[in-house]
Amino acid sequence: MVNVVLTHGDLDGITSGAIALLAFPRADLYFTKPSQIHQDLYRVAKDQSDVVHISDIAINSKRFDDILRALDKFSDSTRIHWTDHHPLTARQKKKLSDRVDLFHEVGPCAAELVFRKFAEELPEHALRLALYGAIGDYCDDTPFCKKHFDDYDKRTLYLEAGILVQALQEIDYRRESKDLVRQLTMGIEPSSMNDIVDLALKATRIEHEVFRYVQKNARKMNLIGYVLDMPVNGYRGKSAKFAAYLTNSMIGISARSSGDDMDCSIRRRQCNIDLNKAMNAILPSIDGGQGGGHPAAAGASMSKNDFPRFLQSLAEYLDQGA
Ligand SMILES: [Mn+2]
Repeated sequence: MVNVVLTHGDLDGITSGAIALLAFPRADLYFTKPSQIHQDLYRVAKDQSDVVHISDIAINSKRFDDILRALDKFSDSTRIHWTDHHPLTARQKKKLSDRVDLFHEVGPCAAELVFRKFAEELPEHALRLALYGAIGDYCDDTPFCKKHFDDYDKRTLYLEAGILVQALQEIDYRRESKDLVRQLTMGIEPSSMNDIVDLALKATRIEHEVFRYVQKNARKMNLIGYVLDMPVNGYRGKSAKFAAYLTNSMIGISARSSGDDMDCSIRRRQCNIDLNKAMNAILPSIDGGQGGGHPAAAGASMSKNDFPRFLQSLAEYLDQGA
């Protein structure tokens, strides 16, 4: 009968999950992601929990029917909260709302939404967690964040959130992140977690090396700057941004191959191209291609052989829109 919190492994996921744990103490926490949420829901459905809380998980259109089928496996007595900020279609919103208690807004981060949903039951330190999540997801200019930044010293909040953002680059999110979430629920500040501070500084030094690597190795195709198979794991969103800047491009991609597969992190630079829309427009024409995300940050995966075609389609898509 144990309650379950399912969330993403990035900072917004970790903080939204920590806030959900404060709302539902003693719940079990599991990390998940858009490509595997349906499987995790199937597994969790067997536990007959009273409450399941899902946060910061984008809906992968190709998996949506699997997600609905998994939700059907839950008993009627299980209350399912789904709190998220990734774009949803009207159909997805309606179908999800039929079964779950959906709290969805695009703009704020998931941690802000979980905080707002359960604010009355939460300790004071949960508010700082919501603000760290917002900083982590670049969702820090909402009315909620602006109001509360003014209640603390926002420079300190950015330092604490920055420690977390950086340390997460160097953490095995399944094992160590669980401890991190527990510490955050207890109100321990990141600056007081010695191991996390050490990792954050190490990650920051590596990030500067990554920048120099991208400076030397980024390539450009039309409006896209990209870097392939960096000799460092992680730092994908950051290196995608650097690739855009250092090639003076609108879009940056950090691509990593593994076996026959290619995985891409995609960021935009000084433009308003909706990357989630772009992925939804391009990927269906690529066999086995999938991905999506936010307007400003998206991901895509495909077979390695299709990567040149993916670049080409994205370049043409940008040409038409630009
Ligand atoms: Mn998020």
